[in-house]
Amino acid sequence: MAEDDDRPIRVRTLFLSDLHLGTRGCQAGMLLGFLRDYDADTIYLVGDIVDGWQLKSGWYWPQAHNDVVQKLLRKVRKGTHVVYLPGNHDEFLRNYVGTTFGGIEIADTAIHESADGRRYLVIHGDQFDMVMRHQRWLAHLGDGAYTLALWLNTILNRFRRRLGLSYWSLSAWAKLKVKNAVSFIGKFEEILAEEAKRRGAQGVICGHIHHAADRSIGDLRYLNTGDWVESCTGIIEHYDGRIEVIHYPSLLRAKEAENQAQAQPQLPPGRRAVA
Ligand SMILES: [Mn+2]
Repeated sequence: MAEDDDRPIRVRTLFLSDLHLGTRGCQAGMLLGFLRDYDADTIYLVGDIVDGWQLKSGWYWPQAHNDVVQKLLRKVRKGTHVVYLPGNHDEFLRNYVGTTFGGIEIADTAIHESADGRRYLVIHGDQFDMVMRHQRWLAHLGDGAYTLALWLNTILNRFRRRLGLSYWSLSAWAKLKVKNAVSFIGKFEEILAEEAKRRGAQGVICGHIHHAADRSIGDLRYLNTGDWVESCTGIIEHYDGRIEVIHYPSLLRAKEAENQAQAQPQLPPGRRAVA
């Protein structure tokens, strides 16, 4: 059945992170397409939306990046509830946690309750860089040290920012050491899942490491929104509470293949149109 292509698909919730607006890496064109294709009751912007670190070292703000912001604001005007959880690249917004900006709510973390009654911790994830680095020590030192590490992580990077240094990113550091990347990602996933458990949630939805995922860790569900620099991924929640990772480029390819198949309907049975 042919769908009306102009009408956006309405979902209950949309989770997006790591757009990195203000950098050359941001795939704003793809992102605009995605925002045109999807509408939601609630949108969580899960950090690193605007890249403040990059903008400081040279202004890069093409029209397409403006269009993304306009598109989001238009959704707010049309009734979408937008919650912005700052990450390390837009941590200047952390000074505004608890306030509302043009209808956009700024929060540090959120607990999202899905339509099927599950609770998900929504958080960017950089808050745990320090914990990850010193995980073994912290395990010995207990809960107080853990809280201290979270606090130190924030303070350290605030100072680095004042000094005009770049954010010390554990994920960037790990990516340099490619061999460690796999175990790094595994560790990040575990720590975030643990945090969700600590907060009495059944799952976590985060970003930060630019690596989309949907997997079970024990009885917890770990979801990562990925990014709009390399992978162009996001997470949607349907009205029945089903949550899934969308890889937008694959979706576009599938759509195109479908259109081509519809354009040549007289294929003999058993044969498929191959694009
Ligand atoms: Mn980040």
